[in-house]
Amino acid sequence: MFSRFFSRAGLFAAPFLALLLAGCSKADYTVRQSTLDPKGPVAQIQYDVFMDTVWLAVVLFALVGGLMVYAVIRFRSRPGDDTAPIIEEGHGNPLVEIGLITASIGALVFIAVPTLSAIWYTDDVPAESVPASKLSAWYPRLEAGKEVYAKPLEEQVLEIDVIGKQWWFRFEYPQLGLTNDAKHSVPNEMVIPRGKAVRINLRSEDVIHSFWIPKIAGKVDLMPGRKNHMWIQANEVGHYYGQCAEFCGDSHAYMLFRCEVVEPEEFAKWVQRQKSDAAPVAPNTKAEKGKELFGAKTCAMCHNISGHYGAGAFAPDLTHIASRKSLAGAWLDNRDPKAQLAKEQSTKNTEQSVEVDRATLKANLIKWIGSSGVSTGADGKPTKDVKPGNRMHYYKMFNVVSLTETHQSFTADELDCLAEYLLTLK
Ligand code: HEC
Ligand SMILES: [Cu+2]
Repeated sequence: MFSRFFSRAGLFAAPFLALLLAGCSKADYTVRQSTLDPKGPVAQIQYDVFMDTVWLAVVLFALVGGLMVYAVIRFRSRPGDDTAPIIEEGHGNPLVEIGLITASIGALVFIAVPTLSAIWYTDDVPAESVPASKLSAWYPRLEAGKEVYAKPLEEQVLEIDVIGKQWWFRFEYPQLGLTNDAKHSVPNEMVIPRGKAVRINLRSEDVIHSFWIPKIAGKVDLMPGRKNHMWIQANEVGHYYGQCAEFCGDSHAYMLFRCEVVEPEEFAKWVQRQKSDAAPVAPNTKAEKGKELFGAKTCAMCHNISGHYGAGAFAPDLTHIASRKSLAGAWLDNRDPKAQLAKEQSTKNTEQSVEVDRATLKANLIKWIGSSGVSTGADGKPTKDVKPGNRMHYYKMFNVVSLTETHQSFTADELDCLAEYLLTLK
């Protein structure tokens, strides 16, 4: 009777279970943020600890469940039970008691050893990874404004300061002169060299955020007034998806970032590009009008564009905006969605990426700049916020409770010119 019930339930449950497990498939192109597909040593050790726990839980489940099923079947009621003598209850069995206590301790130790060693391992760059980094092979160190190729740096690992803001991430490379103070910081897209250990310093300029790249490492909080750190390493070139993993306000869910893993030579070139200023815009073009609007519409108060405007320090640095594959806390994707999907499907890999698509980027720029809950579109209806409560359309001074709308209205032509200007910033 029981077994028939279970076999029927199993028959019904099997397809659902299969569907559920299919979600864990590593090859599925929709699994962009999967901790089950580790691509670096930190993610790997976290995955291993997880699997240790899973296997122990499976063994315990089978043991306890098996004993229960055995007891249910073996001691089920039978005809004539009521007349049989009642079995005398046993009391106390030292062997069973000591055995169970020892087994429980054993299970805890089995979990504790890999867990603790993983916690220590993920805390900071392990000594054996340091010499492999050879920082100065790619770039000089900056000292008092001068580039110095000095030896000590060779022994250092690359450090990235990650600064959390509502609702985007700013990345700074202090050893390389890529900082907000130096007017060259990198918003939304972190670039790291393949196969190198990177020390990550986590800071917040407002509330708590959390740094997480599921396939590479995670997650450690960015706390206001507190210095946290961790380390990461990626062993395969590619485009990885990161995410803020600590609720931080309205647009927390839209607070993504990307991690671009490139070959070390590529990385050196990227650093040089990031340090360059924006090229002059061609005269009498839409871009030139857009550049003027960027000043007139107060964009320059918040945004820095090195070589053109230098006042802004609060918002993402736009000096190289057109070279980034994503926009606005990496929420808007600047690649052609169809081409990207085709690439992911054909390679069965979400780390493969197409390049920035000009038309998509332009549409995203117009959508982002022109959108806000307080402006109205051509149809007279309020436009939809791309990111609710974002600090561009709703500015908030520190220590001031209410948000102030900083929305301005734009004509279609103004938006077009602004976008054309930003598109020149490669
Ligand atoms: C009050 C400060 C402020 C002003 C003024 C401002 N912005 Fe922003 N801007 C921000 C903030 C903050 C973000 C990041 C928002 C987010 O992702 O949550 C941002 C994001 C952007 C981005 C996306 C950046 C990236 O790296 O993805 C663009 C492009 C942009 N702004 C363009 C403009 C233009 C053009 C203007 C002028 C019309 C302007 N901004 C005015 C604060 C400002
Ligand atoms: Cu968040």
